Formats: sequence, structure tokens, C-alpha cells
Amino acid sequence: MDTTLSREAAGTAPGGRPVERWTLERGGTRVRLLTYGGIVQSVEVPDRSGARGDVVLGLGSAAEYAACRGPYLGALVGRYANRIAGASFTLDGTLYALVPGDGPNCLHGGAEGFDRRVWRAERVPGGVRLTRVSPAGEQGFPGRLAVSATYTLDAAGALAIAYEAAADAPTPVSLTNHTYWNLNGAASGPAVGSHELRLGASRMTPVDAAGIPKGGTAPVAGTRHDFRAARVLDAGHDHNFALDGGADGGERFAAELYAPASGRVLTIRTTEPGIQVFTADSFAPPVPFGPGAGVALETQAFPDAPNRPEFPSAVLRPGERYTSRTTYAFSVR
Ligand code: FUC
Repeated sequence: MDTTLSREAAGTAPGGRPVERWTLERGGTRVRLLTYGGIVQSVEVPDRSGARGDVVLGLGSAAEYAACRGPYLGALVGRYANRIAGASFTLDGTLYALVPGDGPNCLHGGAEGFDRRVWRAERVPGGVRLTRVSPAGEQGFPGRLAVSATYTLDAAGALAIAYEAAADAPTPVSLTNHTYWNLNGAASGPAVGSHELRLGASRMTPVDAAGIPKGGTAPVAGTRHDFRAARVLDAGHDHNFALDGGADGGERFAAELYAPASGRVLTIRTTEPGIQVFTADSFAPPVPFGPGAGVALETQAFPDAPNRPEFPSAVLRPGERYTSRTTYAFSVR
């Protein structure tokens, strides 16, 4: 059986544009997403005993998401996920100034990033495709960018998010989804301390106090960043890991998150070179979740790659096609 799809009106975004909520269901998984910000609002999957529960941190309406922007709950992040130092970069000899926000740096595409936009939705086999055009100069980024994000469920209930983009001028592009996971359920208490994490990363990108890469990558061996073997998720992580495995454009293992209490397992595979692990330590009111309530696992290009020639290139040029795919598979043990 293919994915069951339904849509309903879900209020309006700031500015008055109508928002839709789409529900996708297949193979034991039910996903709700909003056309506002491409937000993954809920993901319900069975626990060890077969009881379905919501394993992401979500809110009710588009207005609630708009008012609670800081954490990027469940959002589609772009045009460039993570930080660009000094909110500027030089490409082909031209200096571009972006909209800062995280101090002097650009974070997650600027003050009005892809997470603040209403996307157009259409049915596709297995799920729904969101599209929008990011005009040239949006938040300071060069070139008009036509973007799509396609959310599908497979027969086993795995969620795939596939991104595509094309530009009419060279531009950095890095798209991700900013869902916070708590496999014991959103209301169960902290994910930190109650989950085990394993990463397919033997190196990470060291950063300064503002989260800006210092340059190059460093081995995780012997540091608190070593998740090569599963271990209990501790607090204090907001770092990008350089994923091991082939650079042939195929998906590689990124992360396995396991909650012993519920038995739920999330396995993430991606075509991206990096994954940011953020343990939500900074959550405080008015964010309606406590510190460590969930963990964000953001597949992405490396932070500040537009200013870091040693990092894998994140530049899309006219005539090329940006493609990125991440799968979130659910199981129990
Ligand atoms: C992650 C972090 C940032 C930020 C954001 C909400 O991407 O890297 O520090 O707090 O989430």
C-alpha cells in the first residue's frame, strides 16, 4: 500500500498566507508537516510494545512556530544551514553580505530564512513535495534559487527528505531539517541522559565559542566528541561531525539514536558530508520544552564552508543541480 495522504487547513502564517497541514501514513509511521517552514510537526512511531507515540518536539499552529523561532523546531532550514562567519563570503571575487543574527554571524539562512516561508505543496508518489523560489538577493544570497523538499514514507515507515535546487547564479546552498528527537516521547523528559547515540564520524570540525569553525577537522578519538561506539548522550553538544564513508553521492550512515526505555531506534543515513548534533541545552521559557528535551541531528554541508576552502564545496552553479537526501528509519529492540 502506498502512503496515505491527507491535508487540512492549518491557520495562517504571519502576514496572512494560509497554511496547510499534511499527514502522511505508512508502515506504522504517521508524519504531520506544515507548509509553513516545511516544519515536521509530529512523527508517531511504535515503541517496543507496539504503542505509537510522537517522537519529535512540536507545537500546535503555524502562529506558535512563528512566535517560537529560536530553536527552529522541526524546520526546513536554508538557504544555508548553520553559520557563515561574519555574515559574509567571497565567491568568484565578489563579496556578499548576508543578514546576521547569531551575533555578527549568519545562522540558518538569516533572520527570514526558509523556515519562515510558506511553501507550495503537491502530492507525489509516496508523499508530498514542497516548493518555493528564493529570489536573488534574499537575505543577501546571490541568484534566484528554485527549491524543492520532498517528504516520503517507504513501505517500512522510514521517512525520506530529498532536496533539490537549481540557481541562475553561483550561490552557497545547504539545506537541512531541524527536527529535535526524543524517542521516549516529546513529554517524557530529557532526551539527554536517556538516549544512546552512535555516529558514523571519526572526525569533527572544531569551533570557537561562537560556533565558527577554526579550520580543518580533528579526530574525535580521546575526546568527548567520540560517538563511534554507542554511548549515553550527554549535554553540551553543538558541533558538526565529518561523516565517514564514501563520497560517491550515495547515502552513508550518519547516526543511530536509541532510547532503552521505549526500545525505539532512529537510524539516519544521508548524502551530506556532515551532521550537527545539538543537545538543546539553551532551551528556556518561552520555549515550551526544557534543556535537553530533544536532540537535533542536522545533516548538512560543513558550517562556514563558503569561507573555508578546505571544506567540501557547498557552491551550486548555474546548470548544476543541488541534490541532498536524508532517510530517517525507525525500528525497535
Ligand atoms: C543548532 C545550533 C545552534 C542553534 C540552533 C537552534 O543548529 O547549531 O547553536 O542554537 O540549532
